[in-house]
Amino acid sequence: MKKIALEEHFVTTELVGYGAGSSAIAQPDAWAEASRRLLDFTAERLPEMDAHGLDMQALSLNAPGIQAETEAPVAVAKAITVNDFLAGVIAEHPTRFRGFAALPLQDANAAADELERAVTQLGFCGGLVNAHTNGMYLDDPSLRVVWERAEALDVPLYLHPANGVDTAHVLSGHPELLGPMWSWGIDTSTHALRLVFGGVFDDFPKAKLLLGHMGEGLPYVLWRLDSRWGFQNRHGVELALGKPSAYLKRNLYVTTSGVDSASPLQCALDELGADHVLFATDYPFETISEACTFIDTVELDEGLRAKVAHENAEALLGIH
Ligand code: GRE
Ligand code: ZN
Repeated sequence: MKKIALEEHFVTTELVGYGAGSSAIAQPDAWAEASRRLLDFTAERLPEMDAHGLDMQALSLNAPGIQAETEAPVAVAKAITVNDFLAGVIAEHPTRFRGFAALPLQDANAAADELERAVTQLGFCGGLVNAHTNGMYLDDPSLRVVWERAEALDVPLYLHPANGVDTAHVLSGHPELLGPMWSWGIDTSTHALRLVFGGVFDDFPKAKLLLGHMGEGLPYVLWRLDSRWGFQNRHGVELALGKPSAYLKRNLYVTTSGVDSASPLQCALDELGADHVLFATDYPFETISEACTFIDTVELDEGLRAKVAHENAEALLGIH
């Protein structure tokens, strides 16, 4: 089965330092191996892709990426540099790689312009944001210009986890819960709900949000969100569509990154619909081998398998 994967990370030698905090949440050997693979495109990555029938990776800068930069002008300059670098990698392997743009949200107008440049001039598929930008989330009113541009360009914004702004008290004394195993998913699903309840999708009904990790748990809780929204003190918040699930079914697309398990896949397909679930591996943090074997062999209607493995990516990202 043809396969296009959407959450496929890389890093550059210049930006590797931004990921330094990740070694605190990873086992040293695992982090060292991931770091080596993040820098590589051709020595290990392409042969792995070939060995397991992965036709294409849509590449994104590893977390926290440009989001970790504190100086806005530096963030803008580094985003342009890394997006140009990625465009060069794609140009060398145009049938194997696509890209999501790194966005310097520290300067909202510059980020919107960089998204537009990346899409219209570099041929990128959209933007990818690693969690918060110096504590600012994507529902921040100043960032509406970025959503407006994404909607106008008809490209998705991929929201990927990274270390949080702070550590919730419930996690205190349990650093083993920080990171991709648990806290990142909670942070990211909450971030996505900020977009729903913060009115981003009322303002931009055609905006497309991508989440990895099978939707960070959200497909599992749609019914409860709707039910309890009927009970909740709404604190003046109104949803034009009435129910939270209406936004998640309309504006949310999820990838299978880092979740090679049949039941969550079925849940995502059932709750969000067959057009809203797309394949990803989360390389190099998961193996291309396991992710490809999963999507090739999981019990699934063959039409659905084709949608998840490549057709939905072709439609959403305009890959022909
Ligand atoms: C991920 O993207 O899922 C990831 C990282 C860094 C460390 C582990 C991990 O970005 O799973
Ligand atoms: Zn990832």
